[in-house]
Amino acid sequence: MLACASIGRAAADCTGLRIEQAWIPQAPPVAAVLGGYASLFNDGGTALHIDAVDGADFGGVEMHQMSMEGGMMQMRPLPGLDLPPRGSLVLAEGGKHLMLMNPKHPFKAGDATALRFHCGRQSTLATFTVRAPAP
Ligand SMILES: [Cu+2]
Repeated sequence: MLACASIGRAAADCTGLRIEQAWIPQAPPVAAVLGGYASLFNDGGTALHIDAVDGADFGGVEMHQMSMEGGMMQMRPLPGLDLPPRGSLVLAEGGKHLMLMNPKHPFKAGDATALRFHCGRQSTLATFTVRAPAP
C-alpha cells in the first residue's frame, strides 16, 4: 500500500507508521464533506505525531473528534493524532476520524484516492477506497 510514497516530494515515510483498512463511506454525489476511516499502527519504538493530512482530490482534510456532550453528538477539530510506541489508533464513525472537505469530483463505491499523512518533515501516503457503508 505504501509503494507509491516516493511519488511527489521525495520525503521519507513516517517511521513506523502503518495504515490499514483505509476507507471512505460512499455519500451522495453532492456531499461537500466525506468521512475518512482507517486503522493506524505505530510499528516503531518512538511516539508518532501526525500533524496534518492532505489529498489532491480534496480542498482540505481535517482531523476530528466526535463525542457525546450533554446528550448531543459534537465534533471538534484536532490539532493532530498521536500514536505511542507500538500503539494503534482507529479512525471510525463516532470517534476520531478524518473529514475530507470539498471533494473535487464525486466519488462512487470502488473509487480510490490517496491521502498523505504528515508527521513533521516525513509523510506516508495511504490509499483510501470508497465503499458503501454497512447497513
Ligand atoms: Cu468530523
